[in-house]
Amino acid sequence: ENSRVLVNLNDKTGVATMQLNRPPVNSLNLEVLTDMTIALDKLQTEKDCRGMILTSSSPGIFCAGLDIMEMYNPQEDRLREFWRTLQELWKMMYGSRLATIAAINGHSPAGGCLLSLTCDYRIMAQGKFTIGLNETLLGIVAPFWFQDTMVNTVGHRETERALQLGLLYSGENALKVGLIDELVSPEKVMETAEGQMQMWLKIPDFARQLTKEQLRGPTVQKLAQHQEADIDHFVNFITKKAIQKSLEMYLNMLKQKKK
Ligand code: CO8
Repeated sequence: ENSRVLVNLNDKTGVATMQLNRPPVNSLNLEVLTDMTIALDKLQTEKDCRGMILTSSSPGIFCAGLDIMEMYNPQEDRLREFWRTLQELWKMMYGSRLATIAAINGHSPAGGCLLSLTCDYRIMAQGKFTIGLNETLLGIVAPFWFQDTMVNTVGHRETERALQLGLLYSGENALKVGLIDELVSPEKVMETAEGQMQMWLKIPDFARQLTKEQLRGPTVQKLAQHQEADIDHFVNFITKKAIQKSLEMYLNMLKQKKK
């Protein structure tokens, strides 16, 4: 089977794992985003499912972020659909009734970092991996709701610095600023996530969910209220000649680095 998202719900514990499975780097194209949205929606309607661990099937790479090829020389209809699907997934993840933990078992730039930030708790693998919202390095700008998610996690000042510089943090530095909650050896990431999940599931669901809703609801509402304008803005921005040029240079840089 070559499903782009692998989901496994443990009936006994009520905990599901969702593995991104789009080798080599789990970049998020329209199809992956759609599959994730469908899978999460399904889990949320399973009344016995209470928690979800998000991880990757490729040790060493959690997620390389949005698929840059979706934004390079795009077709407008697909580009709109792509952005809307990302918005929908973000709203669903950030406001999920499930307790969610990101088991970050590798690199986690840009959209990968965003996905992990939508979870309630983040555990990252020690090693040479980095995490952060590095959009400015590509010559693009993280939208307001990416920024909000970051501010809500590490605070305004750290976000100002991180987003302007496009900082990719080492695990140690990510831990220091609170971008991740734990840094453990790669082989301990999943068991740490499972252990942590037990703590979240000890809390009565109703009380935990309402608390999450109070804290995150306004941020989700803000995008919901400006969703169409945000799509227009994204399409206008990304199709600008200068931005296309920046993406092209970044793609070339990615290819060059291999040689
Ligand atoms: N999209 C498309 N292709 C990618 C991406 C990506 N995000 N990342 C890597 N690839 C490709 C590479 O080009 C390479 O292709 P090929 O085999 O054809 O040469 C292949 O995947 C494998 O990549 P690497 O050889 O680089 O793999 P490594 O294991 O050496 O490194 C990394 C993995 C660290 C993940 C590295 O690939 C990397 O740094 N990738 C780029 C990550 C990045 O900067 N992503 C940003 C995406 S933008 C985003 O998510 C938010 C956009 C918000 C838009 C707002 C506009 C208003």
